[in-house]
Amino acid sequence: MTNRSEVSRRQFMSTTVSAATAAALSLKKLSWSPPANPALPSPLSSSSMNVEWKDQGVLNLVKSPYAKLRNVPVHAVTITAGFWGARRQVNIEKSIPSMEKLLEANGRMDNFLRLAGKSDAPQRGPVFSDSDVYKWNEAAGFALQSGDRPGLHSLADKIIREVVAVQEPSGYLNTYYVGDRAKDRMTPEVQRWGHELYNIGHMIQGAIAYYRATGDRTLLDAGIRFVDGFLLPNFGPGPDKKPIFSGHPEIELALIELFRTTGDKRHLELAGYILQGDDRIKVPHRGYVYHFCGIPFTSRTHLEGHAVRAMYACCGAADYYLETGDQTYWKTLNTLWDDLITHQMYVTGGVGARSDGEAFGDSFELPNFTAYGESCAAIGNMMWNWRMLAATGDAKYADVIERALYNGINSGMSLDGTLYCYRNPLGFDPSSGDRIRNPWYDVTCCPPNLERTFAALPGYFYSTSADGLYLHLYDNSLLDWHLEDGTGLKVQQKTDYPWNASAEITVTPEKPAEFTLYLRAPGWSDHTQVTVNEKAVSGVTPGQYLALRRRWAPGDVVRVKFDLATHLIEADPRVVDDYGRVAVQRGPLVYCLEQLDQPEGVVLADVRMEVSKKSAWQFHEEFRSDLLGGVVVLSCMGAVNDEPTSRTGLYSRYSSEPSRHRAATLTYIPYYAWANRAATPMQVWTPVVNA
Ligand code: FUB
Ligand code: ZN
Repeated sequence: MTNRSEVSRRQFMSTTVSAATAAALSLKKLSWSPPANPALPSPLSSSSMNVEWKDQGVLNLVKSPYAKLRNVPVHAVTITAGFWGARRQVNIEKSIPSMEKLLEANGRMDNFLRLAGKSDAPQRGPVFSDSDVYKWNEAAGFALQSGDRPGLHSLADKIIREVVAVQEPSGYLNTYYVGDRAKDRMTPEVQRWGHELYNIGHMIQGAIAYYRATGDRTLLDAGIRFVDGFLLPNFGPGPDKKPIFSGHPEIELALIELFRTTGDKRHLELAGYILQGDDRIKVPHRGYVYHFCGIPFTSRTHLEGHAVRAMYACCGAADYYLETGDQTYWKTLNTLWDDLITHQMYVTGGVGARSDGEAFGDSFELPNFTAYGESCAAIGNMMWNWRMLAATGDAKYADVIERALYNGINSGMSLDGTLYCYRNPLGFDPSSGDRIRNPWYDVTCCPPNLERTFAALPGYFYSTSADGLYLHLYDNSLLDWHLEDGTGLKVQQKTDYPWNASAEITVTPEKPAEFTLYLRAPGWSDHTQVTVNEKAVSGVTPGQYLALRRRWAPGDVVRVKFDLATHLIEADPRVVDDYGRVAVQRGPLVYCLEQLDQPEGVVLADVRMEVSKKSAWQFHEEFRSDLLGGVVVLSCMGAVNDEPTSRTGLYSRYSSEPSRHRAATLTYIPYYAWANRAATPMQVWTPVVNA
């Protein structure tokens, strides 16, 4: 909780409102008038956007004045067999189809069909149930951006038609606030808890992904109708409009991507207004903390409150910066990012320490067993860093993306693609009775969120810049796109990343061309070696992009050798749960111990690492194709406490005598693959002994 001094909120807002925001708000008052017929959305201004629908990336930053990097479309990158190829295949073949069946079975579609008179089933699920359908739609949209799949296409099409059929003439669309509850629509209390705009934010994101896959505007037009017909005429700044309190940030980033799609500046301005907060809706101070909205985003000094809300708010604010260049936003985003990195992020890239309120904790409060680390929050972290990366081209953001993606996000979906983690703790004891992976949650935000993320993944591999191409993520893949000057360019990656150290990258411009290939040297790789056409390149710095500027000719080959040495990681000593403990990381992957991999009789709670012994650093690496879909297993000589934890009481006399240990081999697996076999204790952080 913050201890902000009790300035009135009006004063507070007037001191923090930025020049660009003020300009945007006054422009809004001058320029806006309601559309004559909200049922007929205005045409998309494709000429002003200058890029065809199918060539727009995860974010369409083509016209964003403060974006240094531009997205490449999902369809431009084909991820072939390899680490992500396998995950994505499971996503397409198992997760997305099984989730659709679960949405049907759990009444999510009946909620729409009932309003169209096609079902008698009562409303089911929480207030944000519509968003489950929309997030699934987004996953389907991204999947279809990688190539048509007639079955998925027609299923998504059917769902979209069932959704839009129940949109009201005003543009309003929600399956919960209907009938007796219609009177509660957009009341301040419902804006706080009712998720009406959260649902629509996801609807718009899903609609855009589907539009970029198929050119079909049906859902997109419904989203525009909601914004242009229902929101803009009734809500916003000024005495003639009612105020907005976002409740669960999400609409902000959706509105800005809508602006990038429609070219309608009102969509951006509305997002700016919502990010600013409107003091006509007052909530207790703890509400501004929890909801992470309602006061100017630019007044925030640290991450707090509900983790997913905070991450999505940061995404919206970063989007706003990319469009406006508002420096007060940029300053706040950097302050919050520093807070994330120095106080709040798990080694897995997960965020959100507390189950209570699904919230950030205090600085350094990063418990392992009770960690919340919601899959959605890790995804929000990746989405935020993607925007920060676009603004700067700074590899520190790509390092966070990779950390979250390979670990705290990847752990969220089982290897067979049908079970999901809501929490992603870093320590687990099944005797607590917690079932960590489940096919369905009544609050089922995470599963379709994971599905949309994996489906969108090709769009995160590369970016273009005015002077070349950025390579962010390594895996077997083919890029078939062009530079910003229009020069056609193919880039093929061949690698066994993250298991093996090398990657071969073949660069094939359509004709010889001078440009810079920015190659990411991951922060975890102390000594990355790079050659171009077999000639060594110097100046590689961990955690930076290596700028390879030359006249590239078709077939030029870049070879990268990463330093895949396994490292022991320690946390800031103020993280009390990790004090005196180490985690294990190899390449981008954080590892963990599962009880069932350890020798018989070795209880995880009694295991120690003998860090002063050289042997503890000598991890034996073995690729086990038969295990967990194929993983590199790490083993090392550890120590097992001979006075088992279970035999000492909760408290005992401290003894300065070194405790007795016996040697035992410890076997580590990648964290993302935990809880895919029998229920068994797991831990990421292992105590050390300096014997
Ligand atoms: O409130 C909607 C979603 O449900 C949130 O993002 C999750 O944290 C879960 O509470
Ligand atoms: Zn979630």
